[in-house]
Amino acid sequence: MDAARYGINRLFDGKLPKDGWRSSWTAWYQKNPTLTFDCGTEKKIGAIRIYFQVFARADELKSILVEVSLDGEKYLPFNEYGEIISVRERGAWVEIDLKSVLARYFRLTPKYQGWGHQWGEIEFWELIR
Ligand SMILES: [Ca+2]
Repeated sequence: MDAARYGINRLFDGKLPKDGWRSSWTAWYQKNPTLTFDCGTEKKIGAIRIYFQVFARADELKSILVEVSLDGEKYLPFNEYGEIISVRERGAWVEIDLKSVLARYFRLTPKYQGWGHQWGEIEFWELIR
């Protein structure tokens, strides 16, 4: 099972996957993907919520590096989030506080320890003025 078979389009189709192995998760085995999202226009994003599932260990999702960009070419490192603990083989979500950063492009690079990554959905929460 890899991301080529379960495309990353599933990460923002609005459908949350079911708990459990091989249901509807997008997975990367022994690999750290870099995912770039284009919001279409500049937005003030308050938070990103990532639905994920760990397989081999509770702290498998070791960290997530977030970079932001206005033009899609020059990225600035925004923050790296760690200490994400979950329950094995159960769907969970982690919320990343983006402190209403203004950007159009968001680049996420998660790091694993153990098996790899299984992600189900990514939500961008815009701050409404
Ligand atoms: Ca989905």
